[in-house]
Amino acid sequence: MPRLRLLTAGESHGPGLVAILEGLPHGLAVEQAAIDLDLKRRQGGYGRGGRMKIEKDQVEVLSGLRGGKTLGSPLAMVVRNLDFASWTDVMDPFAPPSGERAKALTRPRPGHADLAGALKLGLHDARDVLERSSARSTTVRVAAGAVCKALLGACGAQIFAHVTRIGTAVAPPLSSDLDLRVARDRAEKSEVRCVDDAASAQMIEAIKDAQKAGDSLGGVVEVVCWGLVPGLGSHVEWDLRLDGRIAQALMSIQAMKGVEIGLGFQTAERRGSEVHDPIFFDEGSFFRPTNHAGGIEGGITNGEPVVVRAAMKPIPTLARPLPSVDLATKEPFDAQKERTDSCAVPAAAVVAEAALAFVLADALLDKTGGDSMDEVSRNLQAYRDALAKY
Ligand code: EPS
Repeated sequence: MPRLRLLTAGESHGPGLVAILEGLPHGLAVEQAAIDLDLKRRQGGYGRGGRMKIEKDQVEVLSGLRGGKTLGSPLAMVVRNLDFASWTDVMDPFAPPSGERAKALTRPRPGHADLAGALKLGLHDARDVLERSSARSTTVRVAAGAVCKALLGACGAQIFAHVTRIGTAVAPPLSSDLDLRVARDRAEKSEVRCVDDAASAQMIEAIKDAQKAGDSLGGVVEVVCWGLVPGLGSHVEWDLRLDGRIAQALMSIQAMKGVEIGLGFQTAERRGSEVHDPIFFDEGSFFRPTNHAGGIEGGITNGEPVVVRAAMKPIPTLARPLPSVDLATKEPFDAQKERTDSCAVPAAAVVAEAALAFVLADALLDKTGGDSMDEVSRNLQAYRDALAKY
């Protein structure tokens, strides 16, 4: 059963963002630098707009850690919005909004939550909706993900995300003989978090072209986690199946429109003999020459790397907007220019990495149990020993 719980709070231009991560074992080593590094990675990437020049995301831990180790109590983390200083006239938690920016936002952006949220809440001002629906909230999902990555790391698993497509610019699939650590380092050096140099250059050109046209671009991110034991997740019930839980976690990231595991949609085009990964046994363990399943069979990890992709739509805030209708007057409105990111796919890769890390860390704890990291490690080792004797 799920053990980790993550609750997030915060508005895009409010005082700050909050995450409470509950269910961690006692004694997990967590470094502030590791969390801040992931926050920085999420802020980067070619195609980010002006807001990222204002923010310098850094974590502040309020509870759950002492001397760099978890206490087993809820871990509360805060990331301040530096932009709040310029938004106090509108976003102060107590003072009524005043000034030019307090005017109702009546012009919903197609593709954003503006219209659907305003209808849902009966508002003629989209501000209360867009402040929370904003992808700014992914900041604290990444902070929580960094902690989950520390847990995975302590249990021998590594995770990394890279960009495989931006618009029509596509990277070749990761070659099976490429060491995943090398792939990770290459993605880290690319401005668009892409492992392939030539594709990186094409992606940057594609973003430049979209920017010139006042447009935005989406893409595809892939997350790979290796070093996991087989047997995480469950085949017994729909809400415990690991693939289903992963899909929910990734699909809930702002702007995601599709999630695939392993070969994903391609499995529909191929015959069974070209999809399923043959099983072999050598030197005391099972192995598979291919990983079309993306490391999950029947809702359970099979010991191969977990490979997950998510497709992100282009950001809805456009420098040259689409037709829309004013919420108050019901009149069509003219184009208005807004500050925006033209492409946030490289940033979304970091968020996807955090989302997958959360689900996998949770599945790992479900398997091992344990109140402390000592107990988690002991139980994991006992399971590994049993597998070795299988
Ligand atoms: C966002 C709009 C932009 C983005 C923001 C998400 O912010 P602003 O309206 O302040 O320019 O930069 O993303 C972040 C702040 C972030 O940290 O990722 C939106 O409309 O969702």
